[in-house]
Amino acid sequence: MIRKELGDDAVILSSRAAPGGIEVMAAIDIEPTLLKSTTETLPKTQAATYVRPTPGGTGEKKFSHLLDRRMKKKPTPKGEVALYRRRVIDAIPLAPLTPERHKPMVIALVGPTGVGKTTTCAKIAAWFKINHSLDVALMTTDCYRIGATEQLRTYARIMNMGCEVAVRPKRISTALDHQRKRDLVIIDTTGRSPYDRDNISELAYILDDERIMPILTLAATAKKEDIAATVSAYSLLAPRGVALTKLDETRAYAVMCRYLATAGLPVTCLGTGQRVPEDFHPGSREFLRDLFETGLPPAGGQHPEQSLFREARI
Ligand SMILES: Nc1nc2c(ncn2[C@@H]2O[C@H](COP(=O)(O)OP(=O)(O)OP(=O)(O)O)[C@@H](O)[C@H]2O)c(=O)[nH]1
Ligand SMILES: [Mg+2]
Repeated sequence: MIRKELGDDAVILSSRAAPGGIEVMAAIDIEPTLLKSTTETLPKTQAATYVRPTPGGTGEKKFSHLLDRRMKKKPTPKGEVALYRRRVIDAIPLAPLTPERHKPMVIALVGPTGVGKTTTCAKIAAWFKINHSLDVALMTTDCYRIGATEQLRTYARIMNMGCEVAVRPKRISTALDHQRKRDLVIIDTTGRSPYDRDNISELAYILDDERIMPILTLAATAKKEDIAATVSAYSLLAPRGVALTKLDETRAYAVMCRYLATAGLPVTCLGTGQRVPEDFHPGSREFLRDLFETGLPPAGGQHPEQSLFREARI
């Protein structure tokens, strides 16, 4: 079965008893020759989607100067920081996800390792299933890390939704054909370092299906240089927007905020914690203003285990 699914190169990583049978985890390597031809055949336009940040466009220099003065505890003109902060927030492009019934939407969360892709996939799935009663399916291309498929499958099991594993592009296209009646298909992918161009080319090759809308996942805790490198490296996949995670793990919002305001990448959704789906928020100006101006409301001692999810109310 593994050979039939993944081809002769498949390697079995583990197997264990599971309800109703045996669960086998297998993986394949993608041949370097395929990667080479992918990079060559990708349309050139895909690699040049981003507008580079244009310092000064949103009063950035002045804002930096004001923040700098504040940090050094020097006096700043009254209200000016708030004014510039508001200006930057208002310049952030937004594109909340709007899947609809009987209008299939396929998104794939891509990005560096550990930024919260799998968690965000589960949050988005739960959000649209609970709040919009949509027919949602999960899919993953991540067989790289041990336990990766199991992580998403556990969420899928709790939410009572399908979760397919597909690694090769042909297999992904076939799986999407099978899921064409779903309102929303969410694809989880392997985390890839922005400094590893080969792996990102491989990802572009795997996700090369016009139905798939890549969403770049960025952690708000990342450093300025790494955010820029990530956005630049992942432009190969032509992402349609950003999922911004870990907003609860920083109070230094200005860097990310200013970058988003000038990078031309719309914010689709935000993550403010580990709870699924409570810590999910669709991209909205009001939420960003509240977050950046008044800070995150305390989670009230809420633990991931106390979330909706764990109570299995779904
Ligand atoms: N504080 C906080 N933690 C988060 C958020 N989103 C995800 N996490 C946590 O970050 C860790 C990594 O999350 P994953 O969803 O596994 O990240 P990933 O991008 O799928 O990781 P890889 O698949 O290994 O690349 C987990 O402990 C999550 O609970 C968030 O918005 N805030
Ligand atoms: Mg993951």
